[in-house]
Amino acid sequence: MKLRIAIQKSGRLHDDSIKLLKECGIDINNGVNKLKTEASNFPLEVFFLRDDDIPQYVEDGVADIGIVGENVIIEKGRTVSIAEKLGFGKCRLSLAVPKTVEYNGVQDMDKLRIATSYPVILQQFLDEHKISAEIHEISGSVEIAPGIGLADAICDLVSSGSTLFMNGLKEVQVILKSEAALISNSSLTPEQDALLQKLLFRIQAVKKAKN
Ligand code: PRT
Ligand code: ZN
Repeated sequence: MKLRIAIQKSGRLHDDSIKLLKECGIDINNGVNKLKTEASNFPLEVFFLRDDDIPQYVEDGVADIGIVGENVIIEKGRTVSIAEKLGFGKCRLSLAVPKTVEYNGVQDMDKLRIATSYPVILQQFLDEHKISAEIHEISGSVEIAPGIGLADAICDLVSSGSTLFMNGLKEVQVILKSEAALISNSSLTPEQDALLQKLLFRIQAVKKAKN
């Protein structure tokens, strides 16, 4: 029996996910051009996937565990357990407006058009604050939307802030703070859970050594 882990095939979380497994003493060949690979010294099978698909694969039990951003877990609304936050892939999902626009609080978003790739989290935030805005879902390059007249504001991931700056935008409201997390299927068998606990023990030791 092997534990099956889903990690990002390529992108911002790929290298750190591989690095974490290596630091846990798990040898895998880096499979950027492969769909899956196996560890040579731990009962672990590694699937390489788009990050957006990872919560569903784990919920469905196609993979037992996965590494993905909390932002994606929440947006996709899948029922999975968060076993451990991993301390990398840190970012925030924020509202931003053109830098010349005055902003005095969330109420200023009322009736605006907001472009985002995170319609679920944004809608929830707007509902909580009793604000009605028009959400324009776009899948990439959200930060150009105000400049081309598609939206008045955006809701996007920010880390250094330089993308916003380069597009003449300013961050005005953090909606969610996020980092990469290890998620697991909520009904693992006792055997799978024992392997997960073994992996978690190593991950926690790696984290401790870094502090
Ligand atoms: O191909 P696949 O679907 O797997 O990847 P993807 O393109 O959807 O995701 P990817 O690789 O860009 O990001 C994966 C995860 O990294 C995200 O879901 C977040 O959890 C995390 N993360 C951390 C970030 C950032 N920081 C980040 N800065 N994801 C995206 N960004 C983007 C942001 O959207 C914006 O375009 O970077 C730009 C802003 O960065 P700064 O530094 O200029 O502020
Ligand atoms: Zn993605």
